[in-house]
Amino acid sequence: MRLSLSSAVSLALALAVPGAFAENLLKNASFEVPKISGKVAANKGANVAIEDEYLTSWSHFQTMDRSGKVTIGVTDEIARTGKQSIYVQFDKAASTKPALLMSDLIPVKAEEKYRVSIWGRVDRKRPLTLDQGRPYMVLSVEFYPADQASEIGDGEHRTQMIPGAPERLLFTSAKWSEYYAEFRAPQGAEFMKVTFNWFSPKHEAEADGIIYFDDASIEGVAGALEPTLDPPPPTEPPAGGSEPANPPPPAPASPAAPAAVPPAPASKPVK
Ligand SMILES: [Ca+2]
Repeated sequence: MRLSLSSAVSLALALAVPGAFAENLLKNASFEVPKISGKVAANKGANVAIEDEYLTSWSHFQTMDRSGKVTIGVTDEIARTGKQSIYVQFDKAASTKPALLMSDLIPVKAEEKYRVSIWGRVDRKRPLTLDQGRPYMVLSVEFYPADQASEIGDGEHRTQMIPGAPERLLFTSAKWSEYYAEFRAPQGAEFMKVTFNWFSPKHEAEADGIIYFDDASIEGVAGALEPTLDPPPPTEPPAGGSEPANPPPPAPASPAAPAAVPPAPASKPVK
């Protein structure tokens, strides 16, 4: 029996990607919207989170630092794929609040494995190097049940120094490098939220330089539910007391001990 043309094409496509991981569950993962020209800060219109809800999976893209020492935005001067990437810029920054990129609630399946990744590259002219204080990225992953009412567990936090550890540089100016981490959705999980936080050095000298990121992804089995239009507000920072509600992210080998999860914005911006 002959294969029809369409099934032959399907077969060819299936064979072309042997062992390929599941599709990327994130929209606007390559930061191509909004379309900008040059290098534009998030608060000047280059906000990858405020475009149409059907075009983006990001809910927040902003710096929490009001001193202007940590800025975040979109540039068309360098990209891994497409024409644009995001940048995080540190201007003699030490102990400032972080910049962050937070996703919407992404439908997932309980007890499945998810691979979260993003590609980074240090700026050639203004590199972040081991000769100065090192900023660091904290990837926070939270899981929610069907009613989205409260987080399951305390979330997971992974810390990556920028540009890396002395014995293992991850991010350089020469090429794009992938940072990734894997997570298993706990029992009862229907949604997952990922946040990339970029902190300036806490216990080292100031950081001064720029790093670019492109092609974020969450790979794994898509969930069945759709989030409601009004997901719960991001976790509130601890009120008053000195003990954080969430355990601090694991400390890097040396020497900075990152602070707890950044205070999340109180409300979802109007789309
Ligand atoms: Ca891109």
